[in-house]
Amino acid sequence: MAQRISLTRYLVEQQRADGRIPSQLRLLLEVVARACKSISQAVNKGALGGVLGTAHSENVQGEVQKKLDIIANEVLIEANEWGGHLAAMASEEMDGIYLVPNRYPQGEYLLLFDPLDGSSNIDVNVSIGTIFSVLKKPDGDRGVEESDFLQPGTQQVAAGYCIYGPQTTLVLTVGDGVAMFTLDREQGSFVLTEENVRIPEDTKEFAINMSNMRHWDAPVKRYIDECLQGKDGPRGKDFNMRWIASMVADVHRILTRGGIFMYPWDKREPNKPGKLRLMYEANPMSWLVEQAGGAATNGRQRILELQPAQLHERVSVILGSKNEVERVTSYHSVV
Ligand code: AHM
Ligand code: MG
Repeated sequence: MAQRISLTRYLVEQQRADGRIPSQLRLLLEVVARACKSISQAVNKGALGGVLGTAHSENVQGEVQKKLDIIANEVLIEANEWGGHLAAMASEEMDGIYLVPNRYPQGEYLLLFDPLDGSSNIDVNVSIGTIFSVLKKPDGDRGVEESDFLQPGTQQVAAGYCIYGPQTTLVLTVGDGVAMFTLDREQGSFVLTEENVRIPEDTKEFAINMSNMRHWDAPVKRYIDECLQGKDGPRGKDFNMRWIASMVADVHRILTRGGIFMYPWDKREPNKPGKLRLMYEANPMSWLVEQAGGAATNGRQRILELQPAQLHERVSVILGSKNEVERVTSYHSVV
């Protein structure tokens, strides 16, 4: 039987091979993985652990928080604050940045996360996940400020997600392709199950919340309309639709068999660039998708090159199979 490669071994080997992962970053990724294991346990217990339902509070974006949103946020903070690898953290569930308390050593990295993505799926037993992005703290002796986080996605040094579904799978990039690790619950460790993940350049599957169709902009309407016309339309093939409403699960499907995912700007909130958050949803997912040979844009620009102006900035997202993303993007320049 082929030897099993644990996440720990994979990271150590990456560190040895080309120094892509300095030891502080390796420790950070191990701690994030450990936190994901605890979140996975809480998710698995569901009603038995009393973790379902709302917490009767709102986050900075005015969204009602679920109990598991808050639990996952706390697990990630508690796991990461004492190890000496981080300087500060930022989360979808916290208004401002979280500085590592003075009683702990200060590290060189900044961690951003959406502790539990797909909140609307928690109570209905559908896949949800944790998304994370790691940046380097800018050099200098002063303390960390929110502006230190405002780096374009191209500056990420690691990014990934952990999906809590029929299996718990951690998906990671450190800039050398995408690897997937499945949680072996008996052993309590993540085991490498897929390396050099590749997204097919073409697809016949799209993911978008169709109920928002009347609010979309012309280029997105045109793209979906052409897909819906099937093999008799301009695309000459039938398309299938999948929409899980957990970005992690939709992106996981795309990394597994291709497809295109869109959460575009729409007229419901004309002053917001989109629904999804740039720094802890779109950037890590875009880097993973690009590392697997796909593409990610906001319709006009590569997402990874956008300069964030705010921590909780939103963005229009089009990502997945390269040729489809390029097609939708090209439709935006026709208007
Ligand atoms: P969340 O971070 O509050 O869970 O919101 C993000 C989620 C994404 O996972 C998903 O793509 C989208 O919201 C679903 O939105 P919709 O309610 O339009 O289906
Ligand atoms: Mg989210």
